[in-house]
Amino acid sequence: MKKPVAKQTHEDVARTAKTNELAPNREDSYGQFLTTNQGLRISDDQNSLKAGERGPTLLEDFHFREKMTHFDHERIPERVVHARGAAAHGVFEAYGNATELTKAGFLQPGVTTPVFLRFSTVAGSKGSSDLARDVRGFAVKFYTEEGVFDLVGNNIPVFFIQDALKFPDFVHAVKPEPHNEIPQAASAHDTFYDFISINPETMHMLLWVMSDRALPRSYRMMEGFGVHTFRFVNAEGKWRFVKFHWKPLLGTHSVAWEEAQQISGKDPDFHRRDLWNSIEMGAYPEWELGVQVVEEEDEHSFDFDLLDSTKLIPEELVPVQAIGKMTLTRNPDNYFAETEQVAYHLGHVVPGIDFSNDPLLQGRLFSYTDTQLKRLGGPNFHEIPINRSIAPVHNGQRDGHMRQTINKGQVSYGPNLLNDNFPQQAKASEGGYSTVPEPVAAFKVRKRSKSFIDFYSQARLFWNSQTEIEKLHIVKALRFELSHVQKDLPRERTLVQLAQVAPELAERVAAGLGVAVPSAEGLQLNLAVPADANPADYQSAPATGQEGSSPALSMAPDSPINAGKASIKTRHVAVLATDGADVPAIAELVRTLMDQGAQAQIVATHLGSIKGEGGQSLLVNHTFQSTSSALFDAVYVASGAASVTALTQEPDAVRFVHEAFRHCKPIGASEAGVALLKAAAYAGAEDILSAPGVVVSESTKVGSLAPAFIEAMKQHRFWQRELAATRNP
Ligand code: HDD
Repeated sequence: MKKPVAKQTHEDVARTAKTNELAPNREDSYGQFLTTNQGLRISDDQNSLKAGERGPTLLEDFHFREKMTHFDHERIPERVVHARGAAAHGVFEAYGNATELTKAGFLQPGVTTPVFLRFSTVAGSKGSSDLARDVRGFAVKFYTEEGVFDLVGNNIPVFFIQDALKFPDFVHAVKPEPHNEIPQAASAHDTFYDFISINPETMHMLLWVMSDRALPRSYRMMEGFGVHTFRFVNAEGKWRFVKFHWKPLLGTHSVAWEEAQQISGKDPDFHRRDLWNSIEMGAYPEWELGVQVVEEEDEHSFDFDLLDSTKLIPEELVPVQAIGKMTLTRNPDNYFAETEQVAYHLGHVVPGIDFSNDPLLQGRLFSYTDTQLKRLGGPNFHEIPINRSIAPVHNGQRDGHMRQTINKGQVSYGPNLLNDNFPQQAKASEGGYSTVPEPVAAFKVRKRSKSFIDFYSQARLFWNSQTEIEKLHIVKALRFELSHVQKDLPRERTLVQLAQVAPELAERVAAGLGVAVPSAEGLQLNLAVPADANPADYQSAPATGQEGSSPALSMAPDSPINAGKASIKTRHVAVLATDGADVPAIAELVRTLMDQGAQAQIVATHLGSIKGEGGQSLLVNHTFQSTSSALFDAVYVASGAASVTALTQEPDAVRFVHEAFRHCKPIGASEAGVALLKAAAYAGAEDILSAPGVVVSESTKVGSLAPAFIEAMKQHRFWQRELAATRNP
């Protein structure tokens, strides 16, 4: 086994370990002649070969045929789920405190490992919007010295179903309906709720997807989870159960559902653009990798089953220990070659990491390789540059479509005498992988463990753990979704299922739908029951309400996942100004914000530059037609009487402020700028100047306002405004 490499900087690692390995595959046309794929220089790429200037094209035109054939074959099937994604290269640095837990080389002290992380939405097609209400994929490929390790997770710690056999049904239910391919990238439709309403194991994850977790502010501000219980194995062979967590250093934040819908129209690439720009600007996204560790002997000490992926371990029961940090440092060179062709697989593990018997995990171990064979066209997808291990690869596997490796010699089998038995098997001491030996004495059965038949308790735990505003958002989301369900049966049954989680939740959703919650009496709540089974064995008791709460499940600013992370780093501020604005004051504010890592953009009535009241000019970034407040984190109205007067007469500027207020964003205004806030204070926003998160100053001096505005920005949002304005909670 190779020794861990010496401590290096991010750039060194990204350059040496994987980026350099990719180097021979990079192509740069700058300064080069145009050629065919055979390297023949092309003299005319404007006209096909014809029988006469106005005659038919000739079959002889090898250049035309090569170019057209390649084009005709450019597309590959999109991923059956997680089709839309964005990715980046980075580096993982082990803190070195996990040695007792695992022998995995990449988690040993001082080791840094290149990674490639692909984020995704699940239900939508490749061309759908980033801001769909959906789970986000969080798949990390570690190019370790012991081989590739893939941690293929999501931004939600539980899953919809308990057994992988049901995955195709679940995906068919959530994807656009097969008869009319409607709706795109949305769960708000009949087949999804038909599935939900008869499969109550989905209830816990349903609540997560209806929460703001499904509307991340950016990929950089999401948690990631390995979901399943895995095992860590140390050098002595001792193993423990682990759950993986990624904790973003910028905290976990979301946008409002109305904003998400606007962003989907204004900038469907909002998340991938944010990721790309942040990396280009050197604001590298960072997460800590943490683990929850459960000793083998404690396997049965919880009131849920560790093998059930619809359950999480509350962090208050088993704290998350940070064991390393990941930093994304480089954008891909080519979307298709890297982001599209990257192939993750749960079965890509390294010594020191092993699986559990979670039936969802076990099924995934089959599905990922199988899907790559279809998607990437054959068994050699591991040779595609982005998928290549940086550890040497030697085995007897040969041939297949598009084989790249030129395997030398006459031997492609083992054991052998003709090649001195190489490649040889490796002992554990040489880095050879061995599975944790586990006694199994059981009947071969198709059966759900009784310990899995609790569908509502943790959904209730999640509900209990949410703040008032988070609960309101879940209620509103479910009202939105169920309003789009056309048939009564799935809608009514979903309400019954919600009532098993929390009667209050079901009643609030039902009130918005204008119906009463139907009675559960006589209903078989779980219809997903084997033909010969006793249905009673598959029925779960409702939540009792005594499930307690887990503060780490809330995204509130003071929740354990956000506490201590308040910052305005990488936040976007719209500065509203036009001709006549106080340009020096704007420049001072912009500098102050930038000093703290935020960015400001000037939004004006016209592009080009604006003339300040003192004659200075200021470059404009956007107009009210080209952008929207939904694309910003905070809004500042600059002083300058003429500028503010012009803005108050511009309906789009008034709307800009009004929407920022509705979406509970920090808003600042100094001196004359206050007039625009007043103009925006219609319909429910009459108290705009005294509302939380609105920072105004009589003075033109930015210094007197900036600290309060920055403090407000650190809060991210002032959701209490929405609570106060809600008439039908
Ligand atoms: Fe999956 C892709 C995450 C359950 C089958 N899955 C895929 C991706 C992520 C996840 C992040 C995208 C990877 C990429 O960016 O290329 N999947 C999960 C999580 C699950 C989960 C966290 C539950 C804990 N998945 C799951 C099950 C099955 C699959 C139960 C099937 C038995 N998933 C697939 C797949 C995909 C996939 C069909 C589609 C594209 C791909 O694999 O490469 O095989």
